[in-house]
Amino acid sequence: MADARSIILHEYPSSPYAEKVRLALRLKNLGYARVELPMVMPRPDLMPMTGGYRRVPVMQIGADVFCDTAIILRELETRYQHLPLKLPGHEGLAQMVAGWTDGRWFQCSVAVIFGAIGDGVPETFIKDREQLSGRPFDLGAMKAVAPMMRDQWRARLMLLEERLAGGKGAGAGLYMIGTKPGLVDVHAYMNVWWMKSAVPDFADACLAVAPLTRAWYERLSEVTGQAPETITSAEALRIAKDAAPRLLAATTLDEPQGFRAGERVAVAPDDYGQVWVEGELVHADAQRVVLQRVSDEAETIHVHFPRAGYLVRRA
Ligand SMILES: N[C@@H](CCC(=O)N[C@@H](CS)C(=O)NCC(=O)O)C(=O)O
Repeated sequence: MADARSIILHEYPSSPYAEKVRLALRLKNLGYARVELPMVMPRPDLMPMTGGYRRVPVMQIGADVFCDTAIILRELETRYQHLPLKLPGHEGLAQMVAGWTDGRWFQCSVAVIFGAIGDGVPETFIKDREQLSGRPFDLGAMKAVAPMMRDQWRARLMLLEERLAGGKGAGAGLYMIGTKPGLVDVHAYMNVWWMKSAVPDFADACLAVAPLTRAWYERLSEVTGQAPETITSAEALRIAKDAAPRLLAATTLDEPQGFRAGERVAVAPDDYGQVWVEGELVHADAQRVVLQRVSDEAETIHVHFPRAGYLVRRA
């Protein structure tokens, strides 16, 4: 039974970003509950918890809510130190690699995948993503560039192959850095997993000429972890409402914009889906910003965002 101590992942099965977190949870052998979100808005039980942030996944522990995989992975490493993924050599580098896997490589995946399967995508999905990005979801353009994007996608995959071939010593070539899987592997896995699920023929053709990467991918995908329990979004909201956020000293340290704890600020992603989430600043440091929000539906919530990739302004 999920309760205020449980990790609750709000996600849907085909989400590649959610897969990063699911993989991290499997590698750390952590039990968790999941809420299956619809692939498109509205998500009425989630919004009171996130304050309007709508991207997927979101992690909840009691009345603490974590928006974006960067802060989710950071929190998992901070709270659950057994089976660590922030291994020597992964610190800092993991998020730098994520800038690439989530940026240019992800955009290639989008073009290849929607170029291949786009005709089967429902109109509601297209409309939802147009609203999210503020741009047309142009399937024709994606189809037109898909052949070139296949080249681009394989070029990126082959960088993993180079990395795996570059290791030295016993166990080299098993993982991105050294002999154990860590955060860099979690980020590197995402696009390969998505392509394997959505356009398996193309993924397999690329992996056929990248034997170290294929073995690495298989090794990671064999990790089973614990099967999650599924709860409803209403149950998750009830858990948040009945819980209090974890105690956190109200602090800010050397904020470049001079923010002080207690000020009203707003936070939004810097790429797309720019919904500004407003709240009272509880804590800010170089890698995390935490807002307190109060609503009838969820009562008091602490919403956590990463700093890199998230804009903060006075509300
Ligand atoms: N920077 C975010 C990106 C998350 C993201 O873009 N997720 C996709 C799903 S895989 C999304 O939110 N799509 C729109 C939606 O599901 O509403 C993160 O790392 O969590």
